[in-house]
Amino acid sequence: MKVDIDEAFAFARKLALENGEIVKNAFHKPKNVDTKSNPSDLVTETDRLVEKNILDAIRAKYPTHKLIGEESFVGPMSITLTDEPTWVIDPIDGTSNFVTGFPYVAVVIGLVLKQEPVFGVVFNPILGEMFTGCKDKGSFLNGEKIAVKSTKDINNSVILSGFSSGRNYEHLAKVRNNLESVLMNPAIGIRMLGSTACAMTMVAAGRADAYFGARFHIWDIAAPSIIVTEAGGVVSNLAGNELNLMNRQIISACTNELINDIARKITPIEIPDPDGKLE
Ligand code: 2AM
Ligand code: CA
Ligand code: CA
Ligand code: CA
Repeated sequence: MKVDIDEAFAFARKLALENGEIVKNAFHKPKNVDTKSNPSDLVTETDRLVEKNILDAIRAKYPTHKLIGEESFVGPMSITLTDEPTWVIDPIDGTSNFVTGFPYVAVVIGLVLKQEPVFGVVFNPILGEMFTGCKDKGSFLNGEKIAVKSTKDINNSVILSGFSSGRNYEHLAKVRNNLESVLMNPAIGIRMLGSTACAMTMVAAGRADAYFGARFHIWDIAAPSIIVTEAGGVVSNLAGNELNLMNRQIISACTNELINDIARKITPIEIPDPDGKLE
Protein backbone atom coordinates (compact mmCIF):
# COMPACT_ATOMS: atom_id res chain seq x y z
CA MET A 1 0.00 0.00 0.00
CA LYS A 2 1.60 3.26 -1.15
CA VAL A 3 1.29 6.18 1.25
CA ASP A 4 2.05 9.80 0.36
CA ILE A 5 4.28 10.45 3.37
CA ASP A 6 4.48 14.24 2.97
CA GLU A 7 0.70 14.52 2.82
CA ALA A 8 0.17 12.21 5.79
CA PHE A 9 2.82 14.08 7.81
CA ALA A 10 1.16 17.45 7.10
CA PHE A 11 -2.18 15.93 8.09
CA ALA A 12 -0.70 14.66 11.38
CA ARG A 13 0.74 18.11 12.20
CA LYS A 14 -2.65 19.70 11.52
CA LEU A 15 -4.45 17.17 13.74
CA ALA A 16 -1.92 17.70 16.55
CA LEU A 17 -2.28 21.49 16.34
CA GLU A 18 -6.08 21.44 16.33
CA ASN A 19 -6.34 18.95 19.16
CA GLY A 20 -3.54 20.60 21.12
CA GLU A 21 -5.77 23.66 21.24
CA ILE A 22 -8.46 21.53 22.92
CA VAL A 23 -5.91 20.20 25.43
CA LYS A 24 -4.64 23.70 26.16
CA ASN A 25 -8.14 25.09 26.75
CA ALA A 26 -8.99 22.20 29.08
CA PHE A 27 -5.63 22.41 30.93
CA HIS A 28 -6.72 25.53 32.81
CA LYS A 29 -10.20 24.26 33.74
CA PRO A 30 -11.56 21.76 36.29
CA LYS A 31 -11.35 18.20 34.97
CA ASN A 32 -13.44 15.08 35.04
CA VAL A 33 -10.97 12.41 36.13
CA ASP A 34 -11.52 8.62 36.00
CA THR A 35 -9.08 5.89 36.94
CA LYS A 36 -8.23 2.89 34.78
CA SER A 37 -6.04 -0.04 35.96
CA ASN A 38 -5.10 1.51 39.33
CA PRO A 39 -5.70 4.71 41.36
CA SER A 40 -2.83 6.57 39.70
CA ASP A 41 -3.67 5.45 36.14
CA LEU A 42 -5.79 8.44 35.12
CA VAL A 43 -7.94 9.34 32.15
CA THR A 44 -10.01 12.47 31.54
CA GLU A 45 -12.77 13.36 29.13
CA THR A 46 -10.18 15.35 27.18
CA ASP A 47 -8.01 12.23 26.61
CA ARG A 48 -11.08 10.45 25.24
CA LEU A 49 -12.30 13.39 23.14
CA VAL A 50 -8.91 14.07 21.55
CA GLU A 51 -8.36 10.39 20.78
CA LYS A 52 -11.79 10.15 19.16
CA ASN A 53 -11.23 13.32 17.12
CA ILE A 54 -7.89 12.12 15.82
CA LEU A 55 -8.93 8.53 15.10
CA ASP A 56 -12.16 9.63 13.38
CA ALA A 57 -10.24 12.06 11.18
CA ILE A 58 -7.63 9.47 10.20
CA ARG A 59 -10.31 6.83 9.56
CA ALA A 60 -12.14 9.23 7.23
CA LYS A 61 -9.00 10.11 5.25
CA TYR A 62 -7.25 6.71 5.32
CA PRO A 63 -10.00 4.08 5.72
CA THR A 64 -7.64 1.15 5.07
CA HIS A 65 -4.97 2.13 7.58
CA LYS A 66 -4.63 0.49 11.00
CA LEU A 67 -5.07 2.58 14.17
CA ILE A 68 -3.61 2.12 17.64
CA GLY A 69 -4.64 4.65 20.29
CA GLU A 70 -4.13 4.43 24.05
CA GLU A 71 -7.70 5.10 25.11
CA SER A 72 -9.14 2.56 22.66
CA PHE A 73 -7.42 -0.24 24.58
CA VAL A 74 -9.08 -1.16 27.85
CA GLY A 75 -8.68 -4.24 29.97
CA PRO A 76 -6.79 -7.30 28.76
CA MET A 77 -6.79 -6.44 25.06
CA SER A 78 -3.81 -7.37 22.93
CA ILE A 79 -2.13 -4.79 20.79
CA THR A 80 -0.99 -6.15 17.44
CA LEU A 81 1.41 -4.35 15.17
CA THR A 82 1.38 -5.59 11.57
CA ASP A 83 3.35 -4.48 8.51
CA GLU A 84 0.34 -2.43 7.33
CA PRO A 85 0.43 1.39 7.58
CA THR A 86 -0.43 2.00 11.24
CA TRP A 87 -1.17 5.29 12.98
CA VAL A 88 -0.10 5.27 16.61
CA ILE A 89 -1.74 7.88 18.82
CA ASP A 90 -1.43 9.05 22.41
CA PRO A 91 -4.04 11.79 22.78
CA ILE A 92 -2.40 13.16 25.93
CA ASP A 93 0.99 11.86 27.01
CA GLY A 94 1.39 13.02 30.60
CA THR A 95 -2.21 12.72 31.76
CA SER A 96 -1.21 13.05 35.43
CA ASN A 97 0.62 16.28 34.50
CA PHE A 98 -2.49 17.43 32.67
CA VAL A 99 -4.59 16.76 35.77
CA THR A 100 -2.20 18.47 38.19
CA GLY A 101 -1.24 21.38 35.93
CA PHE A 102 2.43 20.48 35.37
CA PRO A 103 3.10 21.79 31.86
CA TYR A 104 4.62 18.66 30.26
CA VAL A 105 1.81 17.20 28.20
CA ALA A 106 1.76 16.30 24.54
CA VAL A 107 -0.50 15.19 21.73
CA VAL A 108 1.47 12.39 20.08
CA ILE A 109 0.88 11.09 16.54
CA GLY A 110 3.11 8.72 14.61
CA LEU A 111 2.90 6.68 11.43
CA VAL A 112 4.52 3.25 11.42
CA LEU A 113 5.20 1.42 8.14
CA LYS A 114 6.49 -2.17 8.14
CA GLN A 115 6.99 -1.88 11.92
CA GLU A 116 9.25 1.20 11.61
CA PRO A 117 8.18 4.75 12.48
CA VAL A 118 8.32 7.01 9.41
CA PHE A 119 7.28 10.25 11.03
CA GLY A 120 6.37 11.52 14.45
CA VAL A 121 4.64 14.60 15.83
CA VAL A 122 4.83 15.55 19.53
CA PHE A 123 2.98 18.78 20.27
CA ASN A 124 3.08 20.37 23.73
CA PRO A 125 0.33 22.98 23.46
CA ILE A 126 1.02 24.45 26.92
CA LEU A 127 4.59 25.41 26.04
CA GLY A 128 3.63 25.96 22.38
CA GLU A 129 6.28 23.50 21.18
CA MET A 130 5.72 21.29 18.15
CA PHE A 131 8.43 18.66 17.65
CA THR A 132 8.40 16.79 14.34
CA GLY A 133 10.63 14.26 12.67
CA CYS A 134 10.38 12.41 9.37
CA LYS A 135 12.59 9.63 8.04
CA ASP A 136 15.62 11.02 6.16
CA LYS A 137 14.35 14.59 6.53
CA GLY A 138 15.57 15.63 9.99
CA SER A 139 13.74 16.82 13.07
CA PHE A 140 12.33 20.22 13.85
CA LEU A 141 10.99 22.30 16.76
CA ASN A 142 8.42 24.82 15.55
CA GLY A 143 9.99 24.56 12.09
CA GLU A 144 13.62 25.08 13.24
CA LYS A 145 16.02 22.18 12.78
CA ILE A 146 17.09 20.48 16.02
CA ALA A 147 20.05 18.27 16.87
CA VAL A 148 21.11 16.16 19.82
CA LYS A 149 24.15 16.87 22.00
CA SER A 150 27.42 14.94 21.66
CA THR A 151 27.81 13.73 25.27
CA LYS A 152 29.45 10.31 25.44
CA ASP A 153 29.53 9.38 29.10
CA ILE A 154 27.07 9.36 31.92
CA ASN A 155 29.19 11.59 34.16
CA ASN A 156 28.65 14.62 31.96
CA SER A 157 24.99 13.95 31.37
CA VAL A 158 21.57 15.07 32.34
CA ILE A 159 19.52 11.88 32.26
CA LEU A 160 15.74 11.73 32.18
CA SER A 161 13.81 8.73 33.36
CA GLY A 162 10.26 7.68 34.05
CA PHE A 163 8.04 4.78 34.84
CA SER A 164 4.42 3.90 34.37
CA SER A 165 1.90 4.53 37.07
CA GLY A 166 1.28 0.79 37.53
CA ARG A 167 1.87 -0.10 41.19
CA ASN A 168 3.72 -3.29 40.43
CA TYR A 169 6.20 -3.49 43.30
CA GLU A 170 8.45 -6.02 41.63
CA HIS A 171 8.76 -3.64 38.69
CA LEU A 172 9.26 -0.60 40.93
CA ALA A 173 12.07 -2.36 42.83
CA LYS A 174 13.89 -2.83 39.51
CA VAL A 175 13.23 0.79 38.57
CA ARG A 176 14.72 1.86 41.91
CA ASN A 177 17.83 -0.27 41.41
CA ASN A 178 18.37 1.16 37.94
CA LEU A 179 17.92 4.74 39.13
CA GLU A 180 20.36 4.06 41.96
CA SER A 181 23.04 2.74 39.66
CA VAL A 182 22.68 5.80 37.43
CA LEU A 183 22.64 8.15 40.44
CA MET A 184 25.84 6.59 41.79
CA ASN A 185 27.79 8.50 39.16
CA PRO A 186 29.15 11.97 39.96
CA ALA A 187 28.21 15.13 38.05
CA ILE A 188 24.90 13.82 36.86
CA GLY A 189 21.48 15.37 36.85
CA ILE A 190 18.39 13.19 36.87
CA ARG A 191 14.96 14.53 35.95
CA MET A 192 11.51 12.97 35.65
CA LEU A 193 8.99 14.90 33.60
CA GLY A 194 6.04 12.48 33.74
CA SER A 195 5.75 12.28 29.96
CA THR A 196 7.84 9.87 27.92
CA ALA A 197 7.17 11.74 24.69
CA CYS A 198 8.12 15.13 26.17
CA ALA A 199 11.25 13.64 27.75
CA MET A 200 12.39 12.06 24.48
CA THR A 201 11.91 15.33 22.61
CA MET A 202 14.15 17.03 25.20
CA VAL A 203 16.89 14.61 24.12
CA ALA A 204 16.12 15.31 20.44
CA ALA A 205 16.39 19.06 21.00
CA GLY A 206 19.69 18.84 22.91
CA ARG A 207 18.17 19.92 26.24
CA ALA A 208 19.02 16.62 27.93
CA ASP A 209 21.37 13.77 27.06
CA ALA A 210 19.32 10.62 27.52
CA TYR A 211 16.04 9.07 28.63
CA PHE A 212 15.40 5.53 29.79
CA GLY A 213 12.48 3.61 31.20
CA ALA A 214 10.30 0.55 30.89
CA ARG A 215 6.70 -0.59 30.82
CA PHE A 216 5.66 1.96 28.23
CA HIS A 217 3.56 1.20 25.19
CA ILE A 218 4.04 1.70 21.47
CA TRP A 219 2.06 4.99 21.59
CA ASP A 220 4.53 6.47 24.09
CA ILE A 221 7.64 5.79 22.00
CA ALA A 222 6.87 5.36 18.27
CA ALA A 223 6.57 9.05 17.32
CA PRO A 224 9.26 10.36 19.70
CA SER A 225 11.79 7.72 18.61
CA ILE A 226 11.85 8.92 14.98
CA ILE A 227 12.20 12.51 16.26
CA VAL A 228 15.24 11.44 18.31
CA THR A 229 16.92 9.46 15.54
CA GLU A 230 16.28 12.15 12.90
CA ALA A 231 17.88 14.67 15.28
CA GLY A 232 21.00 12.48 15.20
CA GLY A 233 20.31 10.48 18.36
CA VAL A 234 20.03 6.78 19.04
CA VAL A 235 17.26 4.57 20.45
CA SER A 236 17.61 1.06 21.85
CA ASN A 237 16.07 -1.37 24.29
CA LEU A 238 17.30 -1.39 27.90
CA ALA A 239 20.12 -3.78 26.99
CA GLY A 240 21.44 -1.31 24.42
CA ASN A 241 20.28 -3.47 21.51
CA GLU A 242 17.86 -2.80 18.68
CA LEU A 243 14.59 -1.19 19.74
CA ASN A 244 11.40 -3.19 19.23
CA LEU A 245 8.41 -0.84 19.45
CA MET A 246 6.31 -3.55 21.12
CA ASN A 247 8.77 -4.45 23.85
CA ARG A 248 7.72 -1.73 26.27
CA GLN A 249 11.16 -0.32 27.07
CA ILE A 250 13.54 2.27 25.72
CA ILE A 251 16.83 4.07 26.06
CA SER A 252 17.17 7.10 23.85
CA ALA A 253 20.35 9.09 23.94
CA CYS A 254 22.38 11.60 22.00
CA THR A 255 25.19 9.12 21.19
CA ASN A 256 25.78 5.40 20.88
CA GLU A 257 28.51 5.65 23.50
CA LEU A 258 26.06 7.09 26.02
CA ILE A 259 23.49 4.37 25.25
CA ASN A 260 26.17 1.75 25.92
CA ASP A 261 27.30 3.49 29.12
CA ILE A 262 23.72 3.53 30.45
CA ALA A 263 22.97 -0.03 29.28
CA ARG A 264 26.08 -1.28 31.10
CA LYS A 265 24.90 0.30 34.36
CA ILE A 266 21.27 -0.75 34.38
CA THR A 267 19.59 -4.13 34.37
CA PRO A 268 17.05 -4.80 31.63
CA ILE A 269 13.53 -5.12 33.01
CA GLU A 270 11.76 -8.16 31.67
CA ILE A 271 8.12 -7.53 30.93
CA PRO A 272 6.45 -10.95 30.92
CA ASP A 273 3.50 -10.10 28.71
CA PRO A 274 4.82 -7.39 26.39
CA ASP A 275 1.68 -6.53 24.47
CA GLY A 276 -1.13 -8.28 26.29
CA LYS A 277 -2.26 -7.04 29.67
CA LEU A 278 -2.46 -3.26 29.90
CA GLU A 279 -1.08 -2.22 33.24
P1 2AM B 1 0.31 8.64 29.90
O1 2AM B 1 0.37 9.94 30.61
O2 2AM B 1 -0.12 8.73 28.48
O3 2AM B 1 -0.44 7.57 30.66
C1 2AM B 1 5.16 8.65 32.86
O4 2AM B 1 6.46 8.35 33.28
C2 2AM B 1 4.97 8.07 31.49
O5 2AM B 1 4.46 6.75 31.64
C3 2AM B 1 3.97 8.82 30.65
O6 2AM B 1 4.43 8.83 29.34
C4 2AM B 1 2.69 8.04 30.83
O7 2AM B 1 1.81 8.11 29.73
C5 2AM B 1 3.20 6.65 30.97
N1 2AM B 1 2.30 5.85 31.79
C6 2AM B 1 1.59 6.27 32.85
N2 2AM B 1 0.86 5.27 33.38
C7 2AM B 1 1.10 4.20 32.63
C8 2AM B 1 0.65 2.85 32.68
N3 2AM B 1 -0.23 2.43 33.59
N4 2AM B 1 1.12 2.01 31.76
C9 2AM B 1 1.99 2.43 30.84
N5 2AM B 1 2.47 3.69 30.76
C10 2AM B 1 2.03 4.57 31.63
CA1 CA C 1 -2.52 6.81 30.35
CA1 CA D 1 1.54 7.86 27.19
CA1 CA E 1 -1.97 9.05 27.29
